[in-house]
Amino acid sequence: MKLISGIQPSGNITLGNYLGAIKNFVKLQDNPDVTDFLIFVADLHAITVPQDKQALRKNIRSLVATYLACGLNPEKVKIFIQSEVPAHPQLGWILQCNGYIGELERMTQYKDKKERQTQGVSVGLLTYPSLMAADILLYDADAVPVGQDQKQHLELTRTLAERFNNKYGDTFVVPEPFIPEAGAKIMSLAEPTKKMSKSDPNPKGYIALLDDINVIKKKIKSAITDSDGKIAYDPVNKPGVANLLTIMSCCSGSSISDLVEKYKDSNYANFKEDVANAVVAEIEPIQAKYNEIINSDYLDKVLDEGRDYAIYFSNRKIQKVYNKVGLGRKTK
Ligand code: AQP
Repeated sequence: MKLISGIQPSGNITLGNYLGAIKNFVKLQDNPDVTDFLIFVADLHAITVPQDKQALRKNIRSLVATYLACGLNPEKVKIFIQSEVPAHPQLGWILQCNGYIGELERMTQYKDKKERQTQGVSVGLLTYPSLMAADILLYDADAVPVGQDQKQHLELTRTLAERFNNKYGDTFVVPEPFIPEAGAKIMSLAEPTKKMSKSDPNPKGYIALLDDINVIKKKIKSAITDSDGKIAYDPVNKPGVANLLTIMSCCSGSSISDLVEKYKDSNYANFKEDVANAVVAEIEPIQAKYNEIINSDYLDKVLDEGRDYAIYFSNRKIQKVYNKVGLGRKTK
């Protein structure tokens, strides 16, 4: 089974990105059914909304160091930067020409992000899912490990792959989403009905993996709950408490029902303190590894190898696609 996934360097990587995506990647790299695994830094996706040049550069490198610090092993997973592999935007363009404006306008992420733009909505924000489809289809990936919020984009990827295959003949593998059972949607600590996001303008809403340990504790202590005072798992009526239970379950490995039983007579302050300790126990070793790696040459070596691997396979695919569509001169 071939897998591919990526994360945008659009801010500080959050606990949501970690629990919904990276932690799952780390588990999957040891799955004997996984024959190929590519993980990339989706920098071309990040510029669909305005980015500061210096911050973007820093976030790209920081994301690679985070992947490695979280336990991704370059002997099992190829790690690369999307913009260093030209076939991604090349195939993205072809898929844009086979997608419909209506289907792109229906994407929830486009609708949400569009509302937040103050300086105009870029065309790239609308066509983002066709580039994401290209990221996946270039490598014949069978499955894409992602959080719940990416499911709709994955469905569009499947539609685009099937449409292309029907029009031009069998070219792409139609991939499946691979969504973790737990942690697929971690909510904002400040507004627990909203997804935790790295681009949230309110830093109290998210825990960044690189936040200072005391800041992490403070953010959890001030997480929005409710006035009912009871620890129970009820995402509809008690979204804040349900979110903290999910976070604690993912970090500690205990089931939500065991945690509800354990804390049924506890008050919110004691519960939050234990949640904070569980999160810190998960994040502290990642921060230590991150600090060892961030300025090392090792990181560049990993990226060079990943880039060469990705270029080799993606070039073969894009040539095949160009031939099928009738572009340029026929190549072998
Ligand atoms: N809150 C979340 N809970 C679980 N999983 C999440 N993911 C994102 N937020 C959560 C998963 O992390 C991966 C990274 O996705 P991305 O960076 O490509 O874009 P995103 O999904 O839009 O993530 P963010 O953090 O919300 O970024 P911004 O703020 O830039 O849009 C994906 O697998 C995603 O499902």
